[in-house]
Amino acid sequence: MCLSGLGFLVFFAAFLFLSADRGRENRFEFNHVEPTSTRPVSFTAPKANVWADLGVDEADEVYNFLAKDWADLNITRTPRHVSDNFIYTLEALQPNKSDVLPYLWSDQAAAPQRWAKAVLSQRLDGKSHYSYHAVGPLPVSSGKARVVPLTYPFTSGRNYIAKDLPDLVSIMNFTQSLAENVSDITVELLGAKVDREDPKGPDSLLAFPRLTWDDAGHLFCWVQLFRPGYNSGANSILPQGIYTRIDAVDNSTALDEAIEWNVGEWFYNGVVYENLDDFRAAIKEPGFHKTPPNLDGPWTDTEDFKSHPDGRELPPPISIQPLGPRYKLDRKERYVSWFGFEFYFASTQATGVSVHDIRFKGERVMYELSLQEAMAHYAGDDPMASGQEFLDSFFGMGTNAFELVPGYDCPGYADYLDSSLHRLGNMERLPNNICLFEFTSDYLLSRHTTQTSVTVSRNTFLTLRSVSTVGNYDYTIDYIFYLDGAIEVKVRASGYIFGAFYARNAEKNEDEYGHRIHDALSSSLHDHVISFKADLDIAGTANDMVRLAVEPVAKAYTWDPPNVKQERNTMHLREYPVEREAGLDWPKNAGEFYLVYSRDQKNKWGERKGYRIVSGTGIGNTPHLTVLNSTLLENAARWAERDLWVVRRKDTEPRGADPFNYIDPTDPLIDFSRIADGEDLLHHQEIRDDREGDDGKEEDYDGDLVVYFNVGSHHIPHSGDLPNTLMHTSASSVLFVPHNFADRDPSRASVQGVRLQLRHKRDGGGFPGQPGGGGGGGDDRSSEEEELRLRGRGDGEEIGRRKGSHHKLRTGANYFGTPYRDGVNVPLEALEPDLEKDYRSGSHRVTDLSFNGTAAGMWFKRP
Ligand SMILES: *[C@@H]1O[C@H](CO)[C@@H](O)[C@H](O)[C@H]1NC(C)=O
Ligand SMILES: *[C@@H]1O[C@H](CO)[C@@H](O)[C@H](O)[C@H]1NC(C)=O
Ligand SMILES: *[C@@H]1O[C@H](CO)[C@@H](O)[C@H](O)[C@H]1NC(C)=O
Ligand SMILES: *[C@@H]1O[C@H](CO)[C@@H](O)[C@H](O)[C@H]1NC(C)=O
Ligand SMILES: *[C@@H]1O[C@H](CO)[C@@H](O)[C@H](O)[C@H]1NC(C)=O
Ligand SMILES: *[C@@H]1O[C@H](CO)[C@@H](O)[C@H](O)[C@H]1NC(C)=O
Ligand SMILES: *[C@@H]1O[C@H](CO)[C@@H](O)[C@H](O)[C@H]1NC(C)=O
Ligand SMILES: [Cu+2]
Repeated sequence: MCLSGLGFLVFFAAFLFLSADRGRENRFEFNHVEPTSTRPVSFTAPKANVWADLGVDEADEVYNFLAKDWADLNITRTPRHVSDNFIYTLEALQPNKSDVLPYLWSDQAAAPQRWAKAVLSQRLDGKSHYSYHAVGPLPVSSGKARVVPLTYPFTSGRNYIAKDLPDLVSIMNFTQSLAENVSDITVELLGAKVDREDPKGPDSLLAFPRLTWDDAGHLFCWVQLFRPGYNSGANSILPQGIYTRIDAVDNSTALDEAIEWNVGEWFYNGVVYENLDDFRAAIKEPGFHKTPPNLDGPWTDTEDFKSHPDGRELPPPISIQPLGPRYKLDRKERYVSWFGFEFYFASTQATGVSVHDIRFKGERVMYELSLQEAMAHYAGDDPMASGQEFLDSFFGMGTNAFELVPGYDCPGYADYLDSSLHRLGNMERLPNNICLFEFTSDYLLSRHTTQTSVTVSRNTFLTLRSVSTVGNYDYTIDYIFYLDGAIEVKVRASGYIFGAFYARNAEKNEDEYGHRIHDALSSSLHDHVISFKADLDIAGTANDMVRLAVEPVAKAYTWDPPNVKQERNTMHLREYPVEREAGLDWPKNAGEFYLVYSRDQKNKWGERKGYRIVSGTGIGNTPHLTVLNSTLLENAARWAERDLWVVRRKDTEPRGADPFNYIDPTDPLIDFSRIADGEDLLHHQEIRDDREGDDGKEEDYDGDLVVYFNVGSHHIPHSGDLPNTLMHTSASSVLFVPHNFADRDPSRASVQGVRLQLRHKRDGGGFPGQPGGGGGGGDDRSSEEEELRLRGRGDGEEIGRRKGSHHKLRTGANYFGTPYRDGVNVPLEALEPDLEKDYRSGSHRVTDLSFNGTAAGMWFKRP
């Protein structure tokens, strides 16, 4: 027994030694072992990463090429004004799967052509146009490159959206001026005013406009005043309860870069005032009802540096990796190999990190696993919250994936990778914004105790992580790989909620939309629905989706009479194939398994190889949008209306959403309902004749299907969301779990653990465990030296055990995998990385959730 504790003792001793005896001063006494030095230097991906973003030289060449090709557009590389034409973003165009598969699976096929994707921002007839173009094939120097409108990925048949968008500088200037002009009112009601000299001062106000288009396409904004949150940037929980509407003046003769605004109604404490004069007059009336203000204060602080409850004088236990990682990483190709898993990863500006060509033990599992869109849809009893929603890919989940804090966001021992963004004519490097690490859970993967033995297997998994900070919220996005072949997508949110002003007015219906969580703050109900695409290729591309139901049934069994006379009430399995593209919701009582099966590959037992899709660990089931037919979203996010979708895979439908959907919800570039439009999912040979409603679409369906699914939550923030939402309870996940994929649990060959063989007498009886058996002849096998033989296995090869090389069990600790024995030498750096030295970012370009920082507001003041 004591042997079992050894690994832990060494581990623990090292930790104590370091934490107790080594202060920060002598942290460098340990020679920090560069993590890379313990790895095989020669590890390289089998193929080039065809999803990789453009290199700096590639992007430069494309910029120059476009500047020439679009010379007549007077492209400015760094836009300075709303009227400039400029290239908003440049990145790799994801290759067609139909071109990638031959390359991945045959040594003859050439790599797919490499193309770039450029978003052009162009002024035409006074309107901003954002258009997609494909540039290629690359390299430009090959002389074959051309520019073509990129239309095929969009259900709209267009490659552009046209929108009347204001110059952010002038709208901010206008709203500031407007708020200044009412400083008599704001001082009276809020004790604060807009102060251009000190815009973030404690008694300053910010005016934040929310842009919307009415049904006729007419642009208007509701402007709300906020306190700036001078300490932690907490402005989204400091709304001030004064709102005004401004309308873009429809004036075709005006210069388009100077959209004019009309000030419309004002709203305060449940009352709409026709205009400013009415509002001002009402305030002077006796009996005018003032609401309590929403003041900033220590309650918005994110830290408490002063409290010292028992225990806070010690740092907490953390995970260490003294002997290096067990995965192999080709940093250049972004390719990973870990206990049978192999995959590539990449990152895009709109959607962040994606994973490609996931294989497990040599077999295909997924072609692609990637975020598509992150939506937050609010509801409320004021003009701001009632019309508020965000589609965060517009701001950029990758664009806003900032540097991770080593030792905190990810373990100190993680591998950190940079991303680069080609935007606005520049290359911007986001350092250390993707991390990869192994982690051993606090709970085991498996265990079993018998009378004479106990066996335990550690649950070590591999995580690929990034954090996107989009305005008020920080989303931690994980792709997690488990030793048995399971794959999990997990998103956790933290940061400040976007609260609403709580007027404490009995006439208002504020409690319908949240809880009061401070003097004048409502927690503001909202739904987070975050869409992912999983292009499953279970043991090949031809797959079927089925619902395997567990159903109650009444059955008579031949063996039951005479003891049981009636039918038995019992349950059984029933399979329902999903024969058409469809949206599914998680079943009631978890009574159905959503399974994706290989069409033709079976395991040793004749069962189809499959993966189950399941709403995973987190707080509640993963959600879909509560709002039916959202007035705000219209056709921009139809994917959010169901939990899970299964559709045909097509080169023409690489994504379920486009970032510009945010500004054109009525007629978006990608309307998901036109992707999930009911095409049949049957193999062409199986297509039945009763194809009612089939409009003669492709008949040659090859069985390659794609699943879209959501994570997120119905977020009813409560007092505990102040100051920040907590990640352990905001987490939600979807798991892909092998289901008859292999012949047996594949983690046995990879897992690390120990079997303790207890001293025992053979005649112990009971459940004997192994070896010696229970109830046997009574010979004493208690000697520790005596070796005991593991029973021979008939199925030896399948589980990777060569015949004749049986492990010999002995009394005591029998380790499998490799336990810690020595070499545990952990520098302080591994526990507490020197952040003052290692954190590379000087500042973060965090978006304020106005359109500034997006294509729609991407210009700067005239020089
Ligand atoms: C480009 O610049 C030239 C010279 O200033 C001007 O004549 C032309 O109208 C501009 N074209 C566009 C599309 O702005
Ligand atoms: C827009 O963003 C840019 C870059 O972050 C910043 O310099 C500029 O001041 C912002 N403009 C407004 C009106 O907020
Ligand atoms: C802002 O508005 C003021 C008038 O309120 C005007 O004088 C100034 O030029 C404007 N600034 C910008 C950058 O538009
Ligand atoms: C603010 O008041 C000034 C002076 O009366 C006026 O020129 C300006 O247009 C006003 N600004 C707004 C946004 O109403
Ligand atoms: C339209 O714009 C022109 C030119 O800027 C201006 O003279 C005119 O007053 C504007 N008309 C309205 C209704 O705002
Ligand atoms: C959704 O709302 C729009 C606009 O109100 C309406 O035209 C449409 O019929 C609605 N669709 C459904 C399915 O309810
Ligand atoms: C990718 O597929 C689409 C749709 O079939 C096609 O239009 C496009 O040309 C293909 N791209 C390349 C680079 O072959
Ligand atoms: Cu939330």
